[in-house]
Amino acid sequence: MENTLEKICAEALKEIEIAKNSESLKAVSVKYLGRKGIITQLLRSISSLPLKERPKAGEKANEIKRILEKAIKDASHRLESVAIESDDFIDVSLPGRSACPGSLHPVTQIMRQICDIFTRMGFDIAEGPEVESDYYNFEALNIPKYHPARDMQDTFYVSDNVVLRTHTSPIQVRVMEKCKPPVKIIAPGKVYRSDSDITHTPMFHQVEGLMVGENISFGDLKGILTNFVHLLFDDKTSLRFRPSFFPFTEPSAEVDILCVMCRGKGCRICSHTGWLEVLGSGMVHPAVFENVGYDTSQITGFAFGMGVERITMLKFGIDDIRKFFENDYRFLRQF
Ligand code: 2NL
Repeated sequence: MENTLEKICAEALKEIEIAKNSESLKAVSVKYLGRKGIITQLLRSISSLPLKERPKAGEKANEIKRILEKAIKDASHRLESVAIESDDFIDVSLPGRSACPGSLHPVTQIMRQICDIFTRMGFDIAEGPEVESDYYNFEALNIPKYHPARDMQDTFYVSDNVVLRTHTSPIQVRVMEKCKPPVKIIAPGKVYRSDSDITHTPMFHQVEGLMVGENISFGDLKGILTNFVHLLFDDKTSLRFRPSFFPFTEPSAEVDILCVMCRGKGCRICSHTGWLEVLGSGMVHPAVFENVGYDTSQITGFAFGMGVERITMLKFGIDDIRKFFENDYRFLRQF
């Protein structure tokens, strides 16, 4: 009897060891320890043994039963951890992997906000070529032949009379050539200047605006730009118009806004002045109107221009313009 038991035990342990999954392990368990299993039946048959042999046989059979139970339990744990590590194990309790949907570039976001604000004030959006003739980029805008802006050092020349536009003003010249007043447009787009440091990149974005018609005054310019700044920042952001000079406007003014960081107290961002320069503006110079065939005795207008990167930096508190163009995902994903 004992020999038989030892043999059965060794056989069962081997089968437990080679069980590949929980189903085959379960089959081994049923085969030996189930209601009609080999060990179960042996335990039952003990009562038919001679009285003398019963205690020993019973003890042995129970010992083997415990050994097999423990071996099955251990094997079951082993198979479970193997299953978790294998590729076909699916843990339905894990949170799902979220898709990475991407987002608009911060400069694009602010460009769109600016365009939305002017669209709501009745401006149309106009576009034009990035490769421009010398005429549309300089000549029509009353920029004299030997003006420093025309220098090879500042402007990218494609050929003698062709440049990469240095501002979006040529768009507005083209619109005025085609359309009679009133004209009320903004011109967003990429512009190019041969310049590169912490505050300048060779390509950046501009939005310019133009409003032309009868009786358009400097007061209208102030009203439109004040409303624009109040909508883009907030209505506590006051404006300051400072006399300036551009060849294409007269009079000209630079527009400062109350520092968005320190609110006028003075900080590093505003160079301790309390103010930030954000726009150039003025009444369109009569020479520009003459170039597009407008009657300067009948119509007047104002124009303005702003750099979108600079405004985006102020809106988001970014300190280096070059970050916009490095395409570092760790930077871009924050917006
Ligand atoms: C600046 C200066 C300005 C304009 C742009 C303009 C366009 C036409 C006629 C007259 Cl077609 N003026 N544009 C006028 C004044 C200033 O921008 O500092 N931009 C960042």
